Amino acid sequence: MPESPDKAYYVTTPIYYVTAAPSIGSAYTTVVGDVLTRWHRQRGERVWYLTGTDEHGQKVMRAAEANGQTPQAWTDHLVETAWKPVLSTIDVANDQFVRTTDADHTERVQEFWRCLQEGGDVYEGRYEGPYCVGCEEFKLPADLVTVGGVDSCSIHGTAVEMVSEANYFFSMSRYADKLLELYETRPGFVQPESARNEVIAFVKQGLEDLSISRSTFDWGIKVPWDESQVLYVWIDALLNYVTAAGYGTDPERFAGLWPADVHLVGKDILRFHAVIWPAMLMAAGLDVPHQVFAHGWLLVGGEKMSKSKATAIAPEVITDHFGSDAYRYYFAKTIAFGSDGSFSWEHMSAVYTSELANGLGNLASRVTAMVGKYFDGQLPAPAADGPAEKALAETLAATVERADAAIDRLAIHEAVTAVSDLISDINGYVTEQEPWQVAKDTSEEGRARLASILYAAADSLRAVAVLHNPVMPKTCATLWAALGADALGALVAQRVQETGQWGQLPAGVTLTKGQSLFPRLEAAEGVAE
Ligand code: ME8
Repeated sequence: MPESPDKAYYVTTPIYYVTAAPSIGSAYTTVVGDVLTRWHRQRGERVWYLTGTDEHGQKVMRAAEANGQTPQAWTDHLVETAWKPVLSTIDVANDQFVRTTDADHTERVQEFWRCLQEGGDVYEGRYEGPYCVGCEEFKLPADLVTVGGVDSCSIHGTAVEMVSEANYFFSMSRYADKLLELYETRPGFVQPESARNEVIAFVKQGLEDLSISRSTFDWGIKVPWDESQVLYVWIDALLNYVTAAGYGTDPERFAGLWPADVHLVGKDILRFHAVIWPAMLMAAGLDVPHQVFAHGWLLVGGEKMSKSKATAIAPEVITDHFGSDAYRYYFAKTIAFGSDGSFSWEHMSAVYTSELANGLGNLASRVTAMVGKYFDGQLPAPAADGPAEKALAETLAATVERADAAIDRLAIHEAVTAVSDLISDINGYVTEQEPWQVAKDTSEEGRARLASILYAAADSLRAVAVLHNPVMPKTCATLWAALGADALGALVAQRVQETGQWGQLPAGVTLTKGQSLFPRLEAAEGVAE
């Protein structure tokens, strides 16, 4: 089916299990997705950014039981008090929040599976084998490790449970060849390359059919043709990406969103997204997404940080101390998107001080203060550019290209690094040009030279305010204000691709030193900086 020309750039995060409050692990995907979508919005594209919660299944049911609540009361409470509020804690501008207990979602999921059943892709069978509740996954022998003589999940390290049930099955094995063809003809479908290779090797071993229902508990969406069973949580959860987009309820809206441009997922849930999900879509005659991108894990002691292992850190512990912008910057820049990474308080403090406070913060305050001191706060018109200004202008244009191209490859860390390198270059330029020395020369040439230096530095900061806006929206709003936002009008909403052009800041605009962009950190209680 040809895509609608008005289709939005549609990005999704996984929907998170509501077993506990969010950690910086789950917030990681959401933050990076937010940087990506804000960047695309700032290119002038229509964007749709979806996140939400996965509320059915044994894992959530057991968490609710352990807390003496019904699963519905438990998820209602946690979603409202923790999962939705964390989005403002980390300053995420999602367009929609989906819950798998939403009536719209459950009805569409039933409809979807009824169609597949009627189409002959579902049959009755018996499942016998290991299951990990932590992963909510039927495991293959190759997925297991032995811990204390017991077959265990390689991700959770906990014993798998043996399941023996009469279930319904989806004839997924039928789609193995079509899946291999998809990976072959669309190399970008699974990325990065290591993830693509892993998926191809997995499917080449041969695909088994998938058990799609459970009969031993009832916290789930009822199988539409057999109310004694509930649908397997993953084949309910994956459908959120289409039910939230209007599948089956609003064809016009659906055409304007689907297929998704990218599903951002952690590497632990790659197979679900790159194998099961496209097979389900093929069976239903729907387009598959453009891309599934698997990122790495935040590790603690070499293992995945997780809610269940109590190694999780709450995002607000970090944002309360460093602010949401520094938080976003840290996770977007210091972890290569696609690789594992980690967080440490010491590393974050060092990055905050060297790159944000002493880097961008100091630069903005030096430049605005000097325009205040030497030109009464009015940005002077530049005289002719010298070699240093020409070099800076070239660096600026190259930075925009480098960052924009990195975003297209989902190398989010490279895009942020390109902008932070630009800040170092501007700082280097100011240090080398020594405007405070030039200011001692009160001749006409001296004043003209001083005007050129300060103009070049301020105009470069204008570009930084655009390019860093997707990562640090609060800081960039303050920076725009310091650059005289009121007088700048449309420039404040400048598009990324217009940023690289030199000399856009209007001379005469009033610059103010204003508040410090990154205040000195107070020593955190009990934490050495
Ligand atoms: O898997 N490092 O939910 P989930 C990096 N409900 N990312 C992490 C992380 C860590 N330590 N911990 C969690 C599920 N994540 C399913 C998804 S989608 C149809 C259903 C991120 O709560 C990462 O993106 O276990 C991972 O894929 C996601 O949270 C899964 O969170």
